[in-house]
Amino acid sequence: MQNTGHITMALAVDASRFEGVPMAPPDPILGVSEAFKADTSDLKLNLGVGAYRTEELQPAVLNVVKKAEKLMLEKGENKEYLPIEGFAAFNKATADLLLGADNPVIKQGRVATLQSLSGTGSLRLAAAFIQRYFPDAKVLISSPTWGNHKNIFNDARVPWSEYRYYDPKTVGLDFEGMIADIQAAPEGSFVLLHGCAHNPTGIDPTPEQWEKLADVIEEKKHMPFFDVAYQGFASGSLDEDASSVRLFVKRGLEVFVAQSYSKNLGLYAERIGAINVICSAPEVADRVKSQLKRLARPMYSNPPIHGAKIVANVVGDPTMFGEWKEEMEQMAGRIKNVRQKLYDSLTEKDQSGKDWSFILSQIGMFSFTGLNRPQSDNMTDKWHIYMTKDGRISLAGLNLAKCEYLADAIIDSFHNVN
Ligand code: KET
Repeated sequence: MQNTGHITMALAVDASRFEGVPMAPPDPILGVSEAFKADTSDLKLNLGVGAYRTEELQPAVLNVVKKAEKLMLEKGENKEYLPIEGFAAFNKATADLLLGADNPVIKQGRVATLQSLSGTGSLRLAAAFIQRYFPDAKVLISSPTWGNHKNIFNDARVPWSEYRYYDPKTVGLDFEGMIADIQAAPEGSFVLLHGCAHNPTGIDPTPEQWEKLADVIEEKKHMPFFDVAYQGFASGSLDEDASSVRLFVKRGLEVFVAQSYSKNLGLYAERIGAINVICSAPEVADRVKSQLKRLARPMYSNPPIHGAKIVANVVGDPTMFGEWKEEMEQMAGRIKNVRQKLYDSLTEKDQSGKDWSFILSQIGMFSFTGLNRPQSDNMTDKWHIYMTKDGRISLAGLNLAKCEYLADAIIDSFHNVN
């Protein structure tokens, strides 16, 4: 065995350098869409991802978006790089929309706004900022929450823990538990809050409860960190859905807010959103913004322009702004209709006396059905209804024609599977 050269060569050909790379599990939300595509049944229904569909269950581009795009095309746009911080007119429009254009913090120059890669990218940028400048702080997230929150903080190496949020017994908010956990956390923690239409539960604090939360957060010197992915989708009103954020800002607190235009303008694939940091003084905002830019530059350099121009055009033009609000109300209205029909169908068909009214009190795109994992598996395996395994269904992917079928599937899964 003198000459091993040949064997080494053969090994190099047969064995991959990636032997140690295992197969990753499918994503709990986006993986559901992949499984849905692979199903050949006519009965199949995708209630996994939170993406709006028409009554014909087709994805749709908002008319106001088409109009803005037409104008952009007519004007003739170039494809130059944007600055690291993004498109200036977008950054102004997005902060105005979030805080109200006449908010003193805007007038005083106390808001650091960076256009980023939709909600996810904005959250990830903020997480990188926390890791760099608050290495000892942890983030408190609700139990349950949008699954990607944990991935985002894990990848950014930011420690997190959960606060109580959902109470399965009341199918409502565990407000006492929430307050107690936020109170018990180390001073100066970041508290991640869903601005409106909590995902996945569809349960939000009341205005009085928001005030109490702000009291505790202020008292403990915590940093509120809002994820606003559904502005306009909870109540149908952009201002009302931003009231939680505005309440904290009004108290003079420093606040982080990640924004997304995936849902409310239907710009999912454009990856348009922003990270806003409301600071105590303009020179603080300048410093914070400079560091956010410094984090963004080596990650993705600068953000894409197309979605930013759409948002700036729509928000900046009173006629288009009005049309957007109308279309958003229509989307929110369609979801409310299927919510009602699903509740009616469940109540009519289920003879067990179970109270399904929680479906009507939940808000936003989703319904948190309370189905456990085996029951959710049954929904998919037997009924071809695709949903996340935490029991969440996206009502934005449901139409009136499918409500009775969905009710049958839920009743079967709930009563016949443990
Ligand atoms: N925050 C929340 C609470 C949220 O539900 C989503 C998306 C995002 C942020 C990010 O969206 P972006 O497109 O990056 O702006 N949620 C849906 C889609 C997904 O999981 O990516 C969902 O829950 O189905």
